[in-house]
Amino acid sequence: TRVIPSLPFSESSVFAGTLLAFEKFVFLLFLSGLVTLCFGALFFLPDSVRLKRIFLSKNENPAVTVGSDNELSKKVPGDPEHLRAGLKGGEGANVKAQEPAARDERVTSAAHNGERASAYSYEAFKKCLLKPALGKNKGTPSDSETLQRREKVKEMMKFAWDNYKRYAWGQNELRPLTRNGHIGNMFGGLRGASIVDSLDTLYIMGLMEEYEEAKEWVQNNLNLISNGEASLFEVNIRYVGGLLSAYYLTGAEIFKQKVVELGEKLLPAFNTPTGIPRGVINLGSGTSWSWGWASAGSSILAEFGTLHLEFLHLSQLSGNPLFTEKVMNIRKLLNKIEKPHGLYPNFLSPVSGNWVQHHVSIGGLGDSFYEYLIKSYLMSDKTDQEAKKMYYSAMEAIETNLVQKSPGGLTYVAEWRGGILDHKMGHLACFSGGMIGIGADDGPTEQRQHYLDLAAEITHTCHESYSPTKLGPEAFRFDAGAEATATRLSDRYYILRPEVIESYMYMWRLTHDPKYRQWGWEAVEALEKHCRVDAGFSGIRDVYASTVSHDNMQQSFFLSETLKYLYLLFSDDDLLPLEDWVFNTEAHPLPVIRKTCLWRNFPWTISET
Ligand code: DMJ
Repeated sequence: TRVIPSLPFSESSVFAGTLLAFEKFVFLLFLSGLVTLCFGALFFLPDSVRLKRIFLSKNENPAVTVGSDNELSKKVPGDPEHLRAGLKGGEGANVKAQEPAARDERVTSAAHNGERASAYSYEAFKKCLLKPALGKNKGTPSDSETLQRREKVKEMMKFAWDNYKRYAWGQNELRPLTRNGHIGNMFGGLRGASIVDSLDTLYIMGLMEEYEEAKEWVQNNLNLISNGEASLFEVNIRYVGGLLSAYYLTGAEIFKQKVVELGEKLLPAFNTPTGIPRGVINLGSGTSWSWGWASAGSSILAEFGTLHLEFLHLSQLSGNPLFTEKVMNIRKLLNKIEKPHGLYPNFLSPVSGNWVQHHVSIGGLGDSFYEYLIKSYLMSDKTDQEAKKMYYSAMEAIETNLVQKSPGGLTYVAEWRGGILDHKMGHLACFSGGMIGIGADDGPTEQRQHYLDLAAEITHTCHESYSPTKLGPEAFRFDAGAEATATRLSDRYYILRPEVIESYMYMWRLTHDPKYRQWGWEAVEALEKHCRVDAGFSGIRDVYASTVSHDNMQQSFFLSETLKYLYLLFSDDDLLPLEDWVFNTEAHPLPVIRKTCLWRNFPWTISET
């Protein structure tokens, strides 16, 4: 209490009251300043993202489903960035998991790798190949028309590359209309996606000057110390896949060093109660999230099921079994879990290990999981019996439940929603012609011809969807009178995707039916006519429109996949022979791990059950 002696009571109490009010005001001002300061400081801490998530209400970040500011996870269905990853959206919470073990594991395995990585012998690997990787004569075809066509594809690659180099060097993709670069947010702050995705294409095409530039960029500028949030799937298929194949093709140590370092950064995503990784990972902190749009914090089949090939090779190169253990654990869970009608739904909880909803698709969300089963078997020199069994059982279930014939006689693979068929096929699902083709030979004897026929029929259907511009829509339907046509305006775009051409390439290698080269050439002409602009190649918004509208994006998979598959289509089969190489889902060739050769030294890599 205070006494103000010289003033009468009333006056002194008024004065005292005023003074107290003033003090209160100052005190409150100070307090609010302090709170603002502390709150503000939170945002400057290194992992401010987590704190923002705690403090910001969802209203402050309206695009996020539940309390997330994660740029990637707030992408909405229909966003091309998702679509190009082969993903579509759904409703659901954005779930975060930060496991305390994450950092320690990376430190331990880094030490582990340091000791063992140098033990890997590139020379020994080369002796394990049955044939020279680039063939007798770099796959040069003997007939002049095919050679000319191949030269055209090479010219397209050079044009795409030169423009990327000129306008977007070091960024992730080229925007050919505005002549600038695009970084996006798929790769967690990593840059140069088009460079890493192009290394092997440049090399096999003999664009050596360009390859050297790309290699030099990787050496000097590919910075893996990044604190951004990345799609585990995209970083794996493009960066890990791209660096692995560049290493296996060239033997340049820098690619091995970089890929093992990057692989380490992906490991914390597996620290979930089941070991099923979440879709989004912060490459710096190791924190991981499920996609905001994925049902109830689930992980996506096509994402966690598309790691196996690369992770086995990471173990090969680093000598670290952890990579293999992580993907073998995913395999084990998927093998054991009960499957509705033998089918694999697209969403699985990384916490409970149960399916979250019954949507099945061989296109977006499911696609490359099936691809990696058969390719794991092939890459294991046909010793991985578990993968083989899972692949052929899945195929059987797909044929029984999903494969349909349209009234017009077209074979297609429908989607399945809890027992109800959706009679549509995505462009992404068109890779399945090639997949079923390469799997035909190892199926049950009485089914072999059937699988080859099925592969040819699906490829034919996908070719039918490429009309009238000779480029195909993102999705096409087989109901209400539609026969492989897009019925919605929003499905009519083409973003330079490879899947249809990929199937032509495999079917050509398997059958040598000249129609596949013919169809590939049609696609080259259409790409030149509709997608080539003054400064690169661009996707188009409507494959049925007579006047094209460009989307201003030269996707990195155009250089890595579309142009590579076209080049291989017009090359002799001894360029990257299929006895020695399997292509990851981004078309990066990875060598078969021979049981008579490297496998002997790395007994953990292959399960022979
Ligand atoms: C590529 O990144 C890969 O092929 C992936 O498996 C699916 N989508 C794109 C190309 O369409």
